Amino acid sequence: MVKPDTIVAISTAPGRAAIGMIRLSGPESWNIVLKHVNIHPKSRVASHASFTIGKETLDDIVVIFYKAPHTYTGEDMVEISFHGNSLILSKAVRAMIDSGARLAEHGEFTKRAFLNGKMDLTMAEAVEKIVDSTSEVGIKIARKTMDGAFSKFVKALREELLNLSASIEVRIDYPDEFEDDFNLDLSPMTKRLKQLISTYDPAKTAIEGVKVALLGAPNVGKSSILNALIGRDRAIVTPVAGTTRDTVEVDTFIGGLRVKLIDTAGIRETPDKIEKIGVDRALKAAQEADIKVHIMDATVSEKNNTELSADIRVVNKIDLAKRRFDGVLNVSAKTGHGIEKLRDEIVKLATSVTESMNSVDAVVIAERQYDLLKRALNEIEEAEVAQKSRYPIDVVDINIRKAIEFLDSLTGRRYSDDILDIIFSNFCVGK
Ligand SMILES: Nc1nc2c(ncn2[C@@H]2O[C@H](COP(=O)(O)OP(=O)(O)O)[C@@H](O)[C@H]2O)c(=O)[nH]1
Ligand SMILES: [Mg+2]
Repeated sequence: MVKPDTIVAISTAPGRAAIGMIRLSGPESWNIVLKHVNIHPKSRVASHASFTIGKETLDDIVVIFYKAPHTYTGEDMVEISFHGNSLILSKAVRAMIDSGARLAEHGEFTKRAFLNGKMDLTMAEAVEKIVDSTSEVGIKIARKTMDGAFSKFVKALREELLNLSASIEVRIDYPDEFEDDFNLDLSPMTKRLKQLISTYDPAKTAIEGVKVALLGAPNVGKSSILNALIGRDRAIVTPVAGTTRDTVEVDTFIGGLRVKLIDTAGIRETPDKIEKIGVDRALKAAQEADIKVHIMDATVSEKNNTELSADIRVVNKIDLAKRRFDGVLNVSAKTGHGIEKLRDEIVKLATSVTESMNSVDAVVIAERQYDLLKRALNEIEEAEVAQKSRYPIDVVDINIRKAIEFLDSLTGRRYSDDILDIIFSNFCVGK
């Protein structure tokens, strides 16, 4: 085995801050830092010291040395807190590179943690989601995965599949010992797996934020409502129907939740080629949205308002109407009437999507996990069919073995360098 090199990176975000932290990991990390810091290091003790480059003092620091193997990466590590000036930090990183360290790649600390058996791949993915999550529920479910709830579920499932496969193989090897037909009921397993897979959509919403699409016929005031919701003129508003041709996306916070508001072209039949592309995009946005808001126009007779399936129904331009409308939110983008209610309604729905995640333990938090679970499920369902169709039991066994392989890719019991590159390239440097 090749001896790993020692990596260094700034672990805090760039920009002005009180503190900026640099981390090192690898066999030479202590020696490299001790070329710049004149102390007697003790593992896990914070020391106040000077960081020097040659004869010059760069900064006052607090440094902590960590002895392997009980560290984040499983290697010797050092964490140094500097003052949060990026000039100081980059100069310190350069000095440590000159002293033998190498600049870390994206996610390389966590990758080393995985390679050294500190965590499996699903836990590593959770680390990234904790950093990126836009809601408290998102952080909470990513934490559960990092603590191993998902791994535990997969491990239990794997064990069951292994036992099944073993019992099939005994029958293949000693067919004479068994007179009865082989019978197995895989449905409890597929049920559990389906339940787990169904957590992906709400989990994604909790982690990435809520997508809200503003839909409706041209000129009802979709763009005006977007502007009213965010309190500034982001989308273009005109009396001309068909003004919004492309979808306009705005990230904002509503009630502490990250919300992606999507303003769309009005949905109508149109001969205009460009507008038609806009309409197609609007329909796509509607499909992908967590919450669809259907906006109608109070000044247009109801039968002329396009009918759409929606989670929230809004009648706009209520300032121009002589009456109120029942069973829908009455709003005016112009006067601001009802806009606060619309905000509340969005928060209420978004919260009900993510809240279901509070009570479950194992949650699917990454697309890769979703994909591999689906494949595993597919194999188990095929095994079920093969069994019911009375195929030879070795066919059933092949499906079960494949399902186990997918589960092993999920946790990283099996992996390739390419897969690791893809997973960790999404991470920040320094994590
Ligand atoms: N009186 C009134 N006019 C509005 C209101 N909302 C939008 N409008 C007007 O309706 C027209 C179309 O608005 P716009 O936001 O571009 O509609 P969109 O095509 O659905 O995006 C513009 O002239 C707006 O000024 C409202 O609440 N009251
Ligand atoms: Mg518009």
